[in-house]
Amino acid sequence: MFRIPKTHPRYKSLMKREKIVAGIEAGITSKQGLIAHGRGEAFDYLIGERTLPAAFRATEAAAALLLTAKKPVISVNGNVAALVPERVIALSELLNAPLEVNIFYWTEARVIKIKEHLEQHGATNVLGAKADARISGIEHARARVDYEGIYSADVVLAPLEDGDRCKALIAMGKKVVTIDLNPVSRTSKYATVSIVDDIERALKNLISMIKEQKKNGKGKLLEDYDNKDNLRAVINEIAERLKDEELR
Ligand code: PTJ
Repeated sequence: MFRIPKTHPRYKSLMKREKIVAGIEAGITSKQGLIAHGRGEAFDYLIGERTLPAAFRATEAAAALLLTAKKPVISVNGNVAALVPERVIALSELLNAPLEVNIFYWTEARVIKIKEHLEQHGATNVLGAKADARISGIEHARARVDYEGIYSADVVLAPLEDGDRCKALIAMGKKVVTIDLNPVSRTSKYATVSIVDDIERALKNLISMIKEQKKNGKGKLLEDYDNKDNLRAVINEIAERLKDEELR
C-alpha cells in the first residue's frame, strides 16, 4: 500500500483509494471497481464527505427494516469486500444475517477470493459460491444467487448495487436497502430504502443504530417512510450546501 501521511488533508479519501487498489492487487476487486469508486468520490465531494441529515434518517429506516426482517441477507461485491470487510461482518453478526458474495464482473476465482477474504477477517457464514438459483429478468451474472441466501431472503442489503438487480429483487417481493452515493442512480430510485452516503460512514451509523434499537426494543418501521421523498431531501441538501459553498 502506498504510504499516505496522516497529516494529508485528504488522508481518509486517499486511504479508501489505497484499499480499492489493494483489492484489485489481491484479486478481490474488479478493475471496473476503480471507476465506480471514482464516481462515488465525485458525489461524496458534492455531499461534503459527511452524512447528510436525510441520509441519517434513511439509515434509521434501514436499521428498523433490517431488524424486523425475518430473513435478511447482506450482498457483498468486490468494492464492498475491499473497503469494509470488518463492518459487513459486524453487521452480519448483529443481524444474524449471512453475507452473500454477488458480483457483476463474475469470475469463479474472484467469488472464492472474496469469500476467503471475508473468512480471514472472521466471517463464518459466507454464501454465494453455490449459486444454485437465479433471479429472473436479468441476464448478467448478478442473477446468480444462493437459494438459501438472497433467493429466499425477505430483506436484502445490497450496497453499490446496479439498478437492474435492485429492480428484479423488488419485483420478487423483497425489500431492498441500498447504500449509494449517487442519489439519482436507478438503484437509489428503485430501492425500498436508499442510504445516500459513503459505505464506510453508512455502515458505521447503521451498526450503532441497530445496537441502539436493539437495546430499546425492536426497531419500529417508520410506516410513512418514503424513499423518493428522502431522495428529494438529499438532493435539496446537496444543492443548499453547494449554494453556501460559494467560491470564497
Ligand atoms: O465486484 P463487482 O463485479 O460486483 O463490481 C462492483 C461494481 C461497484 C464495480 C459494480 O457493481 C458497478 O459497476 O457498479 P456501478 O453500476 O458503477 O454502481 C456503483 C454505485 O456505487 C455508483 O452509483 C457509485 O456512485 C456508488 N459508489 C461508489 N463508491 C461508493 C459508492 N457508494 C457508496 N460508497 C462508496 N464508497
